[in-house]
Amino acid sequence: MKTELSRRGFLKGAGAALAFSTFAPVSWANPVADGRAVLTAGRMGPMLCELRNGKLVATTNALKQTVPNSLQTTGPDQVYTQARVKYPMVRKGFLANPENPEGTRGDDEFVRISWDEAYNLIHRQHMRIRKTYGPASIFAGSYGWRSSGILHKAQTLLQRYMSMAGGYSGHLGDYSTGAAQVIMPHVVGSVEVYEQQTTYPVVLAHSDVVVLWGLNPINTLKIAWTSTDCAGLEFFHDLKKSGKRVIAIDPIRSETVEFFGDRVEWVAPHPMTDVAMMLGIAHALVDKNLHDQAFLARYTTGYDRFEDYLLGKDDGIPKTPQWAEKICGVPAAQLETLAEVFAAQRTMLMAGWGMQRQQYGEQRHWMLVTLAAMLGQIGLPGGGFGLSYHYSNGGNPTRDAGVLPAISASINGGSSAGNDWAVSGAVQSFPVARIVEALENPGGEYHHNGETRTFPDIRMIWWAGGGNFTHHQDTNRLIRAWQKPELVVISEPYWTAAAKHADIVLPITTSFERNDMTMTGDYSNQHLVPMKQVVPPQWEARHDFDVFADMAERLKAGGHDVYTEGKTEMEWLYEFYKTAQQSGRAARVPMPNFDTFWVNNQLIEMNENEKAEKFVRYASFREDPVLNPLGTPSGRIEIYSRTIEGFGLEDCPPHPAWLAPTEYTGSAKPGELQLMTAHAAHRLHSQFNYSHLRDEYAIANREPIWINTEDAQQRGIQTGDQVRAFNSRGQVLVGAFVTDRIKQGSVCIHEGAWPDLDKKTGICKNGGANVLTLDIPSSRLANGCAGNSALVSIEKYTGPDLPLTAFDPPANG
Ligand SMILES: Nc1nc2c(c(=O)[nH]1)N[C@H]1C(S)=C(S)[C@@H](COP(=O)(O)OP(=O)(O)OC[C@H]3O[C@@H](n4cnc5c(=O)[nH]c(N)nc54)[C@H](O)[C@@H]3O)O[C@H]1N2
Ligand SMILES: Nc1nc2c(c(=O)[nH]1)N[C@H]1C(S)=C(S)[C@@H](COP(=O)(O)OP(=O)(O)OC[C@H]3O[C@@H](n4cnc5c(=O)[nH]c(N)nc54)[C@H](O)[C@@H]3O)O[C@H]1N2
Ligand SMILES: [Mo]
Repeated sequence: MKTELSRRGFLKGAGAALAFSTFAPVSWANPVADGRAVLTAGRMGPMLCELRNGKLVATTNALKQTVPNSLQTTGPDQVYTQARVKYPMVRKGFLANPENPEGTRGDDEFVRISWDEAYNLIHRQHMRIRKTYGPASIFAGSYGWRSSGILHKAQTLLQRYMSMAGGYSGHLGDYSTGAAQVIMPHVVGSVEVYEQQTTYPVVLAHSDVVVLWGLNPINTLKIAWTSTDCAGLEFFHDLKKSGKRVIAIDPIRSETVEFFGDRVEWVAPHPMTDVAMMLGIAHALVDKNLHDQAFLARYTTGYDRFEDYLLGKDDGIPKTPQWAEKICGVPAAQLETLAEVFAAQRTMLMAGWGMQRQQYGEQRHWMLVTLAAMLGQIGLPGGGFGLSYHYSNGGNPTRDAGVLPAISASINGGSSAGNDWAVSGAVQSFPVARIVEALENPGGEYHHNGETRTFPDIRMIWWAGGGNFTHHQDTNRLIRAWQKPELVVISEPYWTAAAKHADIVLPITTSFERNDMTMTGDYSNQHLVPMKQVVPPQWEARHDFDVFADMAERLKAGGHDVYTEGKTEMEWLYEFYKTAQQSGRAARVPMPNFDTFWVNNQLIEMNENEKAEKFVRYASFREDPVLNPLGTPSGRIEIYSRTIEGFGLEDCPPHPAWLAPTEYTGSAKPGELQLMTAHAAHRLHSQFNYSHLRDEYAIANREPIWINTEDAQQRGIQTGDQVRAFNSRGQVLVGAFVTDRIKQGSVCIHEGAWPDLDKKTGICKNGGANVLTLDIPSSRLANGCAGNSALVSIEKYTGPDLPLTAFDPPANG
């Protein structure tokens, strides 16, 4: 499928073509003049930027698309929101006594300082802390969805500087798939969640039934890690038109379920109970003799041990559909029907990740793979399972492409040769979602994927490119732990809650204020897109790249040029492009010279590859499991894992199993509801919470809470009411959205609203979901984020009016 540029993009682009024959770095970097739409890109895809009187006034999609993507309209908000950090700022109590700071983080005034003062202040304390406690005391594993780009990569740039300084503590894994990415290698020999899927065209051609198991692609495909190629949303549009049977299994009637309308069957289990539901289906398969025994014998190991558990030979509890119904709330008869439907037709089980971002999250995808193995369709076109159809266009076929490299965290290239920098990367790392545990328990031992490890003693934190105050669980516990380090620096374009809880805040440019490039499609490499600077840096904002280069100069004279390898922003891009051109030549993609490319300001579309379009995951394994074994110890799909057996973990047994979570519907006390924290339609996590899109979802000027009609009636709550949601960990103020679109017994507050804690009452005025969630690991196998685990109570809010201050900069800010 060839991408069509939207009409506007095509006309503007064609008119803008200029000849530029000489190497002219100065002209490259000039902001584009008024009156011409500038092509740039973000996570939400290639975008055209309209300027008026030097101001960015609109951003729109640059690729033709059928399903609208609201996030593409946020450009002007991103640049001009009142929430921008304008100047370097320091906390008063810190400035007064940097070695032994006064006051409390998050509870102090900020003072404006110059960039030089900020650099010097950070440098002196960084050196003192590093000398006293060693490199492991410096946490630079700063996690998060910084903006797109191959040069302006906040975390990498931070780590590059910290490497020059002598090393740091880093992180393992991510919040997204913490559980799945650790369990899957034990089961199928690869992380699975970040891999090319059986392609969208193959699914359209061969699947009869598509199951969206906890999958909300109409939201989640609005973005990709690089930049979306927009193919995923087009696929779901085509799937809807195809007339295939689509079954959505989700406690929420999500945007995707609504999108499919009467083309979809919606099945709503209680959250966190999918393993029980799948066991019920698996039991029905065995009962009806519908499981594919030949497949299980040839391609899997340990099925017999699992079947003993399934049939209750181990524990006396057969996992029948009737047993499952009591746990998951889906009628037994429906589970039996699902078993029959899945077995009778070519079925693709597409699974999302929300259901593994939970306590015992490892079990979900392990059980899903087991179910798919019992159906025997793994490796057939359009059959089996897929764990990345909803993310970064995982089913868009890989193109023959000129692929861009990116800046690296270590200094290489010419300039590091022959210098005496003691470059060192992460000296140790811990699972990313265990940060609060690490702060609380320095030196403490913990288990991770078969190893005993120890937490570092963190004394300094520098966070660049992540929203840890929104992304981490149990915000009040985080705030307490956050008092422990001696220095917290935040590099941010915005006054997020994290910035408000820092000692030093550095104003950073948005991607609209700098030059960069990106590929689209994490798997497809469909386009190479220029990310041209659209407006000058706002206020005193600087690029992360320049900040860390300046800091490197303070490490030692000449450090700046070692950091930059002597290259300017545009020179880096020029070299990256040249590398892409080399692979482009091998792939026979015509790519103009850099200066032409840059001045033309048009994307380059890569070549389609017929073979890649027909890619079927596990086809070669299916063809010959001996010649093409999986990367597991047995070379097969491990339904029972001896490796995991050897770890002896109570919270991750050696075959997929139902483990009752600590906080879920089944353990709720009267009145308690289960909290879900799905990803929002109109945000990327916390990003754009301040934007005009907030008007589309805010209720009573608060983050909405989805409440089932029955649950709301019992509590006298109506749509539009302010509601207090609370548990022992905290309380939030939210706006009621009363609906039948959520399973009774559950509520949903989408993750990502900026914490905005009222000093007097402790209520989060902006409905930050993580104020309520449990900060526990998925299990000691993977230590993944379990943010989708919590019970809450709700009541109509009748207290005093609490004005929202989430997006206000601090006084003087
Ligand atoms: N309860 C619950 N919690 C969750 C989840 C959940 O489902 N439920 N989901 C989890 C998941 S999957 C994830 S990935 C995380 C997401 O967590 P994050 O990725 O940390 O969330 P973002 O809001 O995208 O944070 C990115 C931050 O980087 C800043 N930024 C953008 N560009 C730049 C730049 O160029 N330089 C610098 N210095 N800063 C920049 C933005 O302003 C923003 O504050 O949240 C996790 N938390
Ligand atoms: N617009 C937008 N797109 C995004 C993001 C964003 O913040 N905004 N974040 C990006 C990132 S970093 C990631 S990791 C991905 C996240 O992708 P996912 O993790 O897949 O997204 P979620 O919204 O957490 O969950 C998807 C669906 O699972 C359902 N669900 C939750 N718990 C359960 C359960 O126990 N059982 C079942 N059956 N269903 C359940 C939710 O209701 C939701 O509809 O999305 C990416 N795309
Ligand atoms: Mo994520």
